[in-house]
Amino acid sequence: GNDNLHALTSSGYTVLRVDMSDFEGVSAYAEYNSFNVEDAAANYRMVCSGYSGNAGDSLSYSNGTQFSTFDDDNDSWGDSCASRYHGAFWYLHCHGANPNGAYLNGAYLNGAYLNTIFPKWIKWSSLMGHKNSLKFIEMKLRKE
Ligand SMILES: [Ca+2]
Repeated sequence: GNDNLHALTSSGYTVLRVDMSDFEGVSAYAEYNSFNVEDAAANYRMVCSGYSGNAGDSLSYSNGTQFSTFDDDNDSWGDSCASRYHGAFWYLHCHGANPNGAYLNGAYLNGAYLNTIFPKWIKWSSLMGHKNSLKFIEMKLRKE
């Protein structure tokens, strides 16, 4: 997957659009007019800029970070963000967005998960905060 992202962004597909919706039918988007993913040797470091949209900017927090998975921790936290948040992403300490988090089949699960220290679900925190899960999120690339 990240090799494909590197290949795409290297060949000019550097505009990222993120579409998302919640369990109440609210849709929003975030767009970055510059998005690049480096190669495996750089642990797929991601650089983004130029936010626009109505979902808020939850990706710039991860600007410049390397990609982390549960078995390859490249974040800057002493613990593992990918393990704690059940995702794989460009984690720093840890994230504003967690699009590869757990899918929760329900709307507002604050009550059930209020005691969860590490909310592991699908997130775009500038839209939904950290307490609620998104229903849908999609990241797409195009050329300028
Ligand atoms: Ca770590």
